[in-house]
Amino acid sequence: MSSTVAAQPITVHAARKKITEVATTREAWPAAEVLALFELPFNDLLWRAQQAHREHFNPNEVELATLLSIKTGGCPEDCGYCPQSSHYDTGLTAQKMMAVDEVIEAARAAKDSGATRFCMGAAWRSPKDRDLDAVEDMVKAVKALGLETCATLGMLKAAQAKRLADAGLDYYNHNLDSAPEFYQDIISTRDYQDRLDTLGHVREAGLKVCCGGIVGMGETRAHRAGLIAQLANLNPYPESVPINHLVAVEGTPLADQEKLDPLEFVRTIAVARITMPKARVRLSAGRRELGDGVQALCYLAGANSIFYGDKLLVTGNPEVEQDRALLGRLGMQGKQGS
Ligand code: SAM
Ligand code: DTB
Ligand code: SF4
Repeated sequence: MSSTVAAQPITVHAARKKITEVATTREAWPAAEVLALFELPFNDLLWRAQQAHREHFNPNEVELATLLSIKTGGCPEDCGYCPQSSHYDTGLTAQKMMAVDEVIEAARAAKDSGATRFCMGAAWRSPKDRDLDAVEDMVKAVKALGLETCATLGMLKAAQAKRLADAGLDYYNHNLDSAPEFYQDIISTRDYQDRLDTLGHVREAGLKVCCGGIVGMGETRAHRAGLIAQLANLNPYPESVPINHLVAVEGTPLADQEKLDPLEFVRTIAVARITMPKARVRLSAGRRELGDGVQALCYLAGANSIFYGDKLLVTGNPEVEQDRALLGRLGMQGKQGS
């Protein structure tokens, strides 16, 4: 009898522990549930996305982030979409890292045009420790202008992420790019786990995570759902989620990729919004090709950030005047700086 009484609390404790374990290991978004969102009728999907969006954001405000390539071309990685890979002849000339002063000048111009975030990108597999000396100076100077800072420099070691955090970097961008099942069709020089490891170091260092992917590379809808599930199941999910549409560049293996139905791109934005309701979902590369109507649908689907300025890293982006005109037609405004 006494043994039964004594055993009971242990059993209850064990059961609680089990429930906690289940609760922490259960994926927030199983891929099948994400795929079910993709399969909703378009209007139902957009309605749900717009509701999620309005719960957390002003639906008429968009964050304006400007990109700058601080080290262009000559990258040793073989990412099949990328004009900066040295594996492909895209006509791009590799350049040295920009001087700190030039970066500050570009950041000042971005701020004057209304950007609130400035993202510095480098065509590296991973930075060398000595490269980070200059990047630290850039981060400090850009931050001093009152801009939010973001960097995308490839894979990071834990100590490198810490250095960037100590320099005052706000966000680190490192994309998962696609679902694990499709990833190896696009890149062979680093694997999915390498990317997850870098994201772990970034989070551990206290940086905010900017992580998304590319659609339109020939993946299936299930792969798109797989990518969004991976992002939404990061714990916590990224603060910033760039959804890029492939910019097909001559000379890359994806140059002749068949075009994705633009409404499928809008669906991807909507599913990202529903599964990561508090994230900044960025309508990223490919806006020039998508045109005004599809971009307007992306805003309706919950996109609330764009790359702003006539260049992405090396390819084109809509002109600032064109973006201002579209936002004006939609009654939207750029997010104000703090
Ligand atoms: N080298 C670093 C890296 O890959 O982590 C940082 C720069 S890299 C250009 C940043 C991201 O840009 C890639 O992960 C990819 O998602 C996106 N990107 C590159 N080329 C693209 C293209 N042609 N179309 C759409 N997105 C692209
Ligand atoms: C992201 O997700 N997209 C940006 C940024 N992060 C670095 C880069 C887009 C690159 C598009 C092709 C190019 O201009 O190189
Ligand atoms: Fe290099 Fe980044 Fe381009 Fe891949 S995406 S080839 S890592 S610059």
